[in-house]
Amino acid sequence: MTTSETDRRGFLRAAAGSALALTVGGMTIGLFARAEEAKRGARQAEPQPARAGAVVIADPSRIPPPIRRGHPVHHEITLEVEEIVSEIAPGARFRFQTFGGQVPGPMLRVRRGDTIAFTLKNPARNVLLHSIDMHAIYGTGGGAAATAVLPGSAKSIVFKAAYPGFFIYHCAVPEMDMHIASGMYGAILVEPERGLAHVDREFYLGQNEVYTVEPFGTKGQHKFDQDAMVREQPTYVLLNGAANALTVERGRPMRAKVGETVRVFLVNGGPNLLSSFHPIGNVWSRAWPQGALANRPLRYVQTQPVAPGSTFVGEMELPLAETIKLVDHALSRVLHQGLLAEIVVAGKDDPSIFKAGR
Ligand SMILES: [Cu+2]
Repeated sequence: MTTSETDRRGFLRAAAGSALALTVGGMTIGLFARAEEAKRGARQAEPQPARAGAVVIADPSRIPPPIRRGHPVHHEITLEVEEIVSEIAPGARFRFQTFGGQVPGPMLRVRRGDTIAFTLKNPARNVLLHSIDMHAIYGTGGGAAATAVLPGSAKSIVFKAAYPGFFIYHCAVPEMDMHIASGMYGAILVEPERGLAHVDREFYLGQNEVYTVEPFGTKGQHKFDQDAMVREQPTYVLLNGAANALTVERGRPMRAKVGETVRVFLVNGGPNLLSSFHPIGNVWSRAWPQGALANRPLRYVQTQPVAPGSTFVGEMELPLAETIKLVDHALSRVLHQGLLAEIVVAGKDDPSIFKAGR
């Protein structure tokens, strides 16, 4: 185990030990967070918080372009926390905790060796304490302690992207499991110095499970179910923040063309469930488990385990017209809990590869 892993686990344990430990240390932050938690419980049941009507579904194509430079640079990056109510299924609303108003949070893209001045902003309209732990960071808590920020304030860190790969970031306050289950995670891509191979399209997806008192698809406002979370029995398991969000049926499928190569970035926020990521009707021609891009890819992988708190990068060839369904192959999640995303591949059939019988 590296020093940074030890530190991160230590912080997680301390944080899980709760707000009391923080107050004993002479910080008002813990008390405040606990009081705010109590308020949250009351507010969550209210049907119309400040940002009602927003949609948290991250557009899988809206990500920074590949890096083509051969030298390190300095970045100034600010992420704003948004606590917002959004549709989790048609007619069903849920109070999300988000980075940048979307699930997963914005994909950050830098090159190994770059430095990043990063600011986490928690606007005054929010209710809860938040922070960020990036797995791309050498440092205590992955930055979590240094970025713990109350509503109406902002905190900054500076870090070097010292090692390459595709890494999750997530909120890491004492109630971090609830925050992550409510959408508060995203990913940062640290490209190797040589960059990534050319592909025609890239898509960015995030999986997390949501625990609610109300059954799947119940109309109206859902309340968070803490007990169900501890039992690890979610109501929803989602890609990009809503049931079947990226499908033809819901009007937001991903699109590509025959002959293209696509790269899919998946981050599994969890907080608890392993994803068994599979492209129905295709295969991961090149696969980087754990987003560990410094390694050679595995070839022709069917179903890739993606741990909570980790990522996956996979590439597909598209030899013929089809609709590829991206699923967690724990299929009850697909059939009963809203987990599905589709890539519609337009173009010609190729009967030499596949044809249906008469
Ligand atoms: Cu948070």
